Amino acid sequence: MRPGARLWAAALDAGAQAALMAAVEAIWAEAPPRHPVTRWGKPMSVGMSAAGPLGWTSDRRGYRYAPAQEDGRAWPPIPPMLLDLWAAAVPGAAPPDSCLVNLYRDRARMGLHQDRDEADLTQPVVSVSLGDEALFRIGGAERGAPTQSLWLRSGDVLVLEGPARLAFHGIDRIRAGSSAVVPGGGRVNLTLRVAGATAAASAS
Ligand code: MD6
Ligand code: FE
Repeated sequence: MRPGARLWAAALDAGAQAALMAAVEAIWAEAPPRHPVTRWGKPMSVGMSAAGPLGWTSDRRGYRYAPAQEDGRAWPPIPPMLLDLWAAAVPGAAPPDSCLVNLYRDRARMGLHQDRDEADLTQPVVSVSLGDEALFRIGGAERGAPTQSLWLRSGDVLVLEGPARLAFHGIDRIRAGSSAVVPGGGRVNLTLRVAGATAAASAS
């Protein structure tokens, strides 16, 4: 893959995947997945929730990180096993303050986008996949640059950092029924990030 994009295949074994799935269901109990509308008013096909001090929402005003859910409740905490995974995947990075929890059922997809709403874009993003296989596409920092595709499988961890931190990426489709890890079927993707200002970034 392109420099700065790193796949850690099968980082989580079956037991760890089941434990993480249980943690995701605990997050959903406090913060159920919703289908936020885009800036253009169209509901997203992906069901979204979050954990940590900051979650992510979208509405007609645009995309942003928010310290609370729409109903005012705080987001549930980031599961400790994900904090350990972050430390193993990106030693030296600032601690994450946001974990987006995306649910893909049957035809859900995610269009090509950059993750650039974070305050410090020198910090990495780490993603963990659970459940059905997904066709992930990644290109360059400009829309329209050539892309490459790879299948992400349950237990895979993907890091975007350095020269790939602002690469356009998305999910073209999932292979429904390819895994039984997500109850009810589908795929869950968790992305850990440093959304707010870090000590280093705010000091400069
Ligand atoms: C997904 N992933 O796998 C969507 N973003 O469902 C992302 O949007 C993503 O995998 C930043 C870094 C890694 C990712
Ligand atoms: Fe992303």
